[in-house]
Amino acid sequence: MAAEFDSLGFEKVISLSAEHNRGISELLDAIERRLPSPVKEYPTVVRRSLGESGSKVEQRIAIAIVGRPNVGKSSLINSIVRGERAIVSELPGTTRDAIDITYERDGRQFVFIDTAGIRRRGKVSSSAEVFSVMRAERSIRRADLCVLVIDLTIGVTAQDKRIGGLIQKARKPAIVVLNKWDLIRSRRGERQSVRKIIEETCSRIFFLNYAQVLITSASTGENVDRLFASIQKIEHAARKRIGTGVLNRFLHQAFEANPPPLVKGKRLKLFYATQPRNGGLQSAEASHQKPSDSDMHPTDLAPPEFVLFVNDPSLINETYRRYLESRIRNAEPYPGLPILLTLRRRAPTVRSF
Ligand SMILES: Nc1nc2c(ncn2[C@@H]2O[C@H](COP(=O)(O)OP(=O)(O)OP(=O)(O)O)[C@@H](O)[C@H]2O)c(=O)[nH]1
Ligand SMILES: [Mg+2]
Repeated sequence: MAAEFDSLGFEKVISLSAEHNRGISELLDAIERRLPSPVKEYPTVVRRSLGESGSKVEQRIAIAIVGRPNVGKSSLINSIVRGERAIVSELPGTTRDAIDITYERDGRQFVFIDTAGIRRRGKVSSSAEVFSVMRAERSIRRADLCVLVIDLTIGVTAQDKRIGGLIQKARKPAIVVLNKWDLIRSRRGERQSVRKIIEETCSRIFFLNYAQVLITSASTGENVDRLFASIQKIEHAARKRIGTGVLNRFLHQAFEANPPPLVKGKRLKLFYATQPRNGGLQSAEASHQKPSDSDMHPTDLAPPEFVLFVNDPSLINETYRRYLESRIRNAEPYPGLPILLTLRRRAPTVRSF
């Protein structure tokens, strides 16, 4: 009978079964889309205590460390902060909750969210594990950037892909860390194989193709510091803008070179495209805090957003969206960042050049 409720005229109707856990993620998605990023809006416990001590409240980068159980998430954080802060154990499922760990480096604040490993949903047995999945999803939501840790000795599994999918769906900046390099270094023929490993991994998680990829060993500390270089690179990319003239020129060329498919006899038509000043999901809500480029905080990791004024937004499909995205990346690669394409309906007569 779900369809009957559509006729009531509500913008969104979600059918779900709480008992069978169906439709819940759709509901969470719908709620989340209407909420500002909690990290920016509400201080974490750590942040609040720092604020109380009177220090200047500055922007912190919240980094969610996610991945399957036992891949070395807690070890990676320990290696970064160089202490036994997070609990590490050989037993998969050691971290039962999400733990926030603050870390200062070169005068900058980072909050690492150490998240319990996500198991395959089908194998979830206890309620504690059900909650660990939910917490991981929540960690991703409240992070400015997500680090997906993968165990190199095992390679990319279906579960890694699923977690990568959560990051991609949440449209978060991403870094993929291939961990436990020390264990496979001897197995593989050094240097050359590094590139091959990265290529293999990238092809297996192609949907997270914008992510930066790093090979590390949390045990020996090798390459762990490079995480910060990657973050810096992503921050730098997040500040890049494409001029309106250039953007419109190459997008119109893209439409001409490869026209969108016909949908029920209609074709998507582009009138005008623009990159809003404060682009990005998170910053859109708080745009009043950032009136101009020069006021932009250097730690801002907001993904670039492009608004396309078209005849009918429903005429775009996933393939075409990806095509346009790749064209944008040709002009500006935006490493580590997802590209947000927002389509708006506009009458063809309004063209204000
Ligand atoms: N050789 C090697 N062992 C590692 C590395 N990173 C982690 N380990 C080991 O892998 C095991 C699991 O590490 P954890 O850091 O607890 O893994 P986790 O991802 O936090 O696991 P959960 O909290 O259960 O999700 C421990 O025995 C670590 O010592 C690494 O780079 N090299
Ligand atoms: Mg852990």
